[in-house]
This record gives sequence, structure tokens and C-alpha cells, in this order.
Amino acid sequence: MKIYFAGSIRGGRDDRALYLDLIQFLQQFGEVLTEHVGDQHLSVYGEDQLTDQGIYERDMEWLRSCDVVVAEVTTPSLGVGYELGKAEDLGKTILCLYRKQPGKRLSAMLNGNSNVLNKTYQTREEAFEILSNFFKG
Ligand code: 6K6
Repeated sequence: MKIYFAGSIRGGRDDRALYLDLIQFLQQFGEVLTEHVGDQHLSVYGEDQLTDQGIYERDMEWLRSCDVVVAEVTTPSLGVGYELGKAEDLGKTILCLYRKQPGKRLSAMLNGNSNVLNKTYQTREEAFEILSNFFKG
């Protein structure tokens, strides 16, 4: 099982520790292709080794090859939104995790999309339970 985990990078890194926890939890269900999203040293400024074109081409190849896309969508990110649109076109199974926050709502383009399984949660434990049910069910 190849899992493409999507989470904000240049959209903001406030949830990077959460991404790492989710990625580590996901690894019991398969290979997470995008481990770097949870890299605690990755800032919004960029990865030195690859150009933006290199990042785009590598990530699109991973997206094409994955079995499932899991996205943490609490921090809005252009890149994550783009990946989800592409994943939908590619016919991928998509699970989005969203943490409810006062005064904010998930984009209707996800929340209203029947091709996306949207799940809300508050705690890491709830997110883990959603992931377990998704992969075991
Ligand atoms: C690392 C740290 C900051 O920038 C980088 C290098 N950039 C990226 N490296 C790997 N994946 C990326 C990078 N930029 C975007 N992505 C992909 O888009 C990831 O798979 C994320 O799910 C998503 C994040 O998009 P932005 O718009 O928040 O960056």
C-alpha cells in the first residue's frame, strides 16, 4: 500500500509535529511516499537539494503511483489543494482530516465533494482512530 500524505509546507508549518505523528502512525498501514512533509527541520522556505520544478515532478510522480491520498487540511495550503484536485482526477481514494477551529470552516470544495472522505477530529487519538478505521475497514 503506497500512501501519499499531504500537509501544508509553504502554506505554514504550525502543524508539522502533528504531520510527523500522523505519518509515523500511517507507516503501519503501508509506505508513506511523502515523509518529508513531517520533517521537523523543514521550514516554509524550502528544501535546498531540489528546485521547485524538481519537487513538482517528483511529487506528481508519487501522486500518480500511490494507492491512497491522506491529507491533513487544517492549515490551508495551495499545494495540498492542488494535489487533492489532481488526485481526484486520477481517481485516487482520498481521505481528508480536518481539525475544527473557531471561526473557520473547511473549504466547500472539499467539504462538498462526494469524491473526498472528509473527517473532523480534535485530538491526535481521534485522528489515529479515523485512520485505523479507514485502513482496516
Ligand atoms: C520544503 C520546505 C519548504 O519547501 C520545501 C520544498 N518544497 C516541497 N517539498 C516537498 N513537497 C512539497 C514541497 N512544496 C510543496 N510540496 C507538496 O505540496 C507536498 O506534497 C505537500 O503536500 C504540499 C504542500 O504545499 P504548500 O503549497 O503548502 O507548499
